[in-house]
Amino acid sequence: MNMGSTVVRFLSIATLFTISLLLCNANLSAPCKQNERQALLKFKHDLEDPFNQLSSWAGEGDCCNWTGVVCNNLTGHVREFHLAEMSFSGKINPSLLNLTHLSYLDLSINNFQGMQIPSFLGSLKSLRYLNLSDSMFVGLIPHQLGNLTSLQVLDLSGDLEVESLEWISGLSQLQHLDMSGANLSKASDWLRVTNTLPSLVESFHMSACGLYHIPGGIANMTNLKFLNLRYNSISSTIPKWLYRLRHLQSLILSYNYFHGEISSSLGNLTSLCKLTTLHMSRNNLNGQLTDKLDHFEKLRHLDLSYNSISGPLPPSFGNLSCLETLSISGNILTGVVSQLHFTNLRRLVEFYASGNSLTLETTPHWLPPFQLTDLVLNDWHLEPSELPMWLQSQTQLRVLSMPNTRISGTIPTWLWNFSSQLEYIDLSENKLYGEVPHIFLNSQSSEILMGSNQFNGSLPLVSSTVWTLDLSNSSFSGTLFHFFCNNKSEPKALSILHLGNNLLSGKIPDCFRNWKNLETLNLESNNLIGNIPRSLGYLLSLKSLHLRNNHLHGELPPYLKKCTYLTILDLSYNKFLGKIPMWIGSSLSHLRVLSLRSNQFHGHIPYKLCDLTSLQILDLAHNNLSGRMPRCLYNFTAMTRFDFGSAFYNNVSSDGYIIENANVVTKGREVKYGRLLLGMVISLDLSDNIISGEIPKELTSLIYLQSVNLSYNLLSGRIPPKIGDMRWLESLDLSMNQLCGQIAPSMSRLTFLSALNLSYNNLTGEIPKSTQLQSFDQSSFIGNKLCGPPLEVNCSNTNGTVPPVADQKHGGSDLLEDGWFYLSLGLGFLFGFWSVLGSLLLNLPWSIVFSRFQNSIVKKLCGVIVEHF
Ligand SMILES: *[C@@H]1O[C@H](CO)[C@@H](O)[C@H](O)[C@H]1NC(C)=O
Ligand SMILES: *[C@@H]1O[C@H](CO)[C@@H](O)[C@H](O)[C@H]1NC(C)=O
Ligand SMILES: *[C@@H]1O[C@H](CO)[C@@H](O)[C@H](O)[C@H]1NC(C)=O
Ligand SMILES: *[C@@H]1O[C@H](CO)[C@@H](O)[C@H](O)[C@H]1NC(C)=O
Ligand SMILES: *[C@@H]1O[C@H](CO)[C@@H](O)[C@H](O)[C@H]1NC(C)=O
Ligand SMILES: *[C@@H]1O[C@H](CO)[C@@H](O)[C@H](O)[C@H]1NC(C)=O
Ligand SMILES: *[C@@H]1O[C@H](CO)[C@@H](O)[C@H](O)[C@H]1NC(C)=O
Ligand SMILES: *[C@@H]1O[C@H](CO)[C@@H](O)[C@H](O)[C@H]1NC(C)=O
Ligand SMILES: *[C@@H]1O[C@H](CO)[C@@H](O)[C@H](O)[C@H]1NC(C)=O
Ligand SMILES: *[C@@H]1O[C@H](CO)[C@@H](O)[C@H](O)[C@H]1NC(C)=O
Ligand SMILES: CC(=O)N[C@H]1CO[C@H](CO)[C@@H](O)[C@@H]1O
Repeated sequence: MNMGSTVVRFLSIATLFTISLLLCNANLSAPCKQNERQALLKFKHDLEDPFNQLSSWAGEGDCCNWTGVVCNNLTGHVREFHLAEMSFSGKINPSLLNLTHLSYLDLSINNFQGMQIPSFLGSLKSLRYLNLSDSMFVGLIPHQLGNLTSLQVLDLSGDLEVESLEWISGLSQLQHLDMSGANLSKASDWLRVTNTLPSLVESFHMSACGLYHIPGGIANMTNLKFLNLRYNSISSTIPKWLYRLRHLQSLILSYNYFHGEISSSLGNLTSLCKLTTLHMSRNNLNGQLTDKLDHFEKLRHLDLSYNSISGPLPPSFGNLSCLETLSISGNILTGVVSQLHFTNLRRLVEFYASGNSLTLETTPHWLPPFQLTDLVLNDWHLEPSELPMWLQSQTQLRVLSMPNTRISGTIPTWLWNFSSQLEYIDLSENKLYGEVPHIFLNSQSSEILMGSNQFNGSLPLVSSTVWTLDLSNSSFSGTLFHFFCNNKSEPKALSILHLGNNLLSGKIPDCFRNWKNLETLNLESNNLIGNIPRSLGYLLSLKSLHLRNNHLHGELPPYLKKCTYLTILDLSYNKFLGKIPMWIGSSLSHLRVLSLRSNQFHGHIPYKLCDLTSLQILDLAHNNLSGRMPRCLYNFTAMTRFDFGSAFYNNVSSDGYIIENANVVTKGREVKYGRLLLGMVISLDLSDNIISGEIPKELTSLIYLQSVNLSYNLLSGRIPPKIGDMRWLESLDLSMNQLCGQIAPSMSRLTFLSALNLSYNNLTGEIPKSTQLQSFDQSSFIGNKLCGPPLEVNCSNTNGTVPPVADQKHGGSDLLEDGWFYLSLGLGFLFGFWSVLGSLLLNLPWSIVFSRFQNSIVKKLCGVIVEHF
């Protein structure tokens, strides 16, 4: 055998070996282990899997091929679990422990509602990645997790409790930690413990953890790139050591109480030369912006909104040439912003700057260097005060918000051309006039808010994708015919339509067949005539119908009963007649506001109306209703307990624009309640009819009524003795009836009462003594046979039948009218309010709540809070 053949033979053997090895590797990727398969099956058995996502987990096939399972292809051991967003609930079986090589476990975004994180997870020694975020786990984080010494990524964001963080010091390999949402307020050791975190950490998220201090241990995380402490209660200046974290790329400190001068804070941050994202919104930073800004060359996202930053916007902003999003809304900036400020902002796409006192001065032929998608300039002063011509160059615009900017002029025809993909345009509260050109947009859905201007001419046609349209409070005239009846065949997306307070005339056209998405239809305060058209019965989604203050007439048509989701029906101030139909009670069971005020209805109040258990505002005043008040009033259960869970949020459009309101007459004045407040007003008005008989004692079970008006009727008998149970009453008018007997002594318990009228009845005896009743004017009692203060008639015969009542601390309140009224409803009520608000905020996707400033649901909710608290 010569050398050559040996070599050849050796080579061919080697080749064969290599080939077979390759084949083995490729094809004989080891099947999964029998005991691991059993473990997987046990794991599956204990899970609830509503969408059968684990259907592949069955049979004798290779379990490495099962959904979400990744094996090591050499050993066949299960290595990774990718089970995010599977809607799982149920239990987690400890059989997982038999997967001894598991290094990656992702169970995020599932639904383990109410379950604690199982402590045995701490025995999965090989884990390097553990993600349980948003899986609805609750309770304590088990300290056993500290045994996961190889763990590099730990994401527990959710709603967890922490008593001690000692265990975290076991995680010596940790690079990424997210405990957002965990309640750390009980973990007294967290400040110390964060000091023990390894310097490996690159990413540290503790938003909404109830922190009062900034964890000093962060100073030693010299590799930190992402720091997120949003939504805590940290009250300090920005600590100096922060400026030493040279690798920091993203710093999010929004929603805290950081204070200090913005200029030195920002100036010193320039040492962070890799910084691309800086969010400091909703803190207490003050002072003026300075020119140091231009050191942030790399900055891409800057959010300084809702602080107390004053002074002008320095021109050096223009040097932040990488800036993509800039938010300075809600400060007290003043002065002029000119096109110079934008010279180098070539990459700017989102600019939010509402709520300052800024003036924008641009020349009509300016060609901006940027292409914006979002431009929010609410409340600015535009110079010249017209819609800027340069907007035409912004062909990517999605959001254009310029309400209350004092702009005048007409809507140019180019508005819809240059930006036909607009999704949101708000030009309301300006001085725009003239005709509005037809609105043809290409975007999937869009909201057009142009109310409170001085437009005239006929209504524009709108493309079928428009979702919200507000053209209220202008001078549009002509009929509604072309608006509703053009292009009949095409289904329309329109869901919220507000055309109230215009000069529209003619009939409401019978063309609603293709408007099936309408949820809010507001045509109030126009000059409309005729009947309610039959095709309104096609609006099966309709939730609120406002037709008040027109010249509509006829009987209420039965086809309205198909609109079973109606919550607000306001037909007041028209000429409707006939009887109040029974079907209102039996079909419109969601009604919360029913106003038939000032029409010509006659006959009895149908007892079927008592089926409306959700009713909060019932106004039948100024009609010709006769007969007795129904005794079944107690069935209006919304007036007997707090039930605002579903307040009036159903009329929220995609971006949260809420056009909803109702009018309530109380204390002799008409008050408009909008948005959230509406859900909290409870009122009954049957005044100015010919209702006779006694006031049913059942009325007093409606203990949350704030306003009751039964005046100008033929009511007789006594005031119900338990009227004092209606302890939230602020306004009570029983005047101009034939009530007799004494004033119920319990009435002196009505401590919130601020308007009372019992005049012109046949009441006798002494006015019960309490500072409350005595504080009213004599006119509240005249026209009776009453005696005692505040009347000047002495009760000669002080029989003592009216026991004096201890003085009350509270005077009457005027809250019902001025929007602060719900403060009068006490802490319990406030709690209810906040839990509604809170759950609303929480139920919105976080991404919507926190990342999109133009999101007006948040804007408006915050507006309500700011306005009213
Ligand atoms: C893996 O699963 C897919 C479908 O889920 C199937 O088509 C394929 O045959 C399976 N392969 C093995 C080796 O079981
Ligand atoms: C295992 O298989 C995957 C593809 O299924 C491949 O990307 C990976 O390189 C393989 N690993 C080994 C060690 O063979
Ligand atoms: C692990 O597997 C073994 C053998 O199949 C079994 O006896 C044991 O019960 C399993 N452990 C768990 C926790 O399921
Ligand atoms: C954890 O899972 C969530 C949702 O699947 C994901 O958004 C997040 O980035 C993951 N966390 C980490 C650190 O990978
Ligand atoms: C886990 O850690 C605890 C201390 O936190 C220790 O007592 C226990 O022995 C550890 N368990 C395992 C299995 O290592
Ligand atoms: C940072 O680490 C050093 C030593 O490693 C230690 O002395 C110091 O206390 C740590 N600083 C903080 C704020 O934890
Ligand atoms: C910024 O640095 C200057 C001097 O370098 C210092 O006086 C000032 O206090 C620092 N500001 C903050 C907020 O740390
Ligand atoms: C009270 O309302 C319910 C539900 O609408 C209805 O079924 C019932 O008949 C009503 N009771 C009275 C006494 O009107
Ligand atoms: C007033 O009450 C007295 C008896 O208390 C009765 O005689 C008289 O008719 C009543 N007047 C009216 C107008 O109802
Ligand atoms: C005083 O009140 C009592 C009980 O209400 C009554 O019986 C009596 O007649 C009254 N006396 C006079 C003088 O009105
Ligand atoms: C996964 C893999 O590489 N499969 C291979 C197994 O071997 C056959 C031929 O024997 C190939 O066709 C497959 O692609």
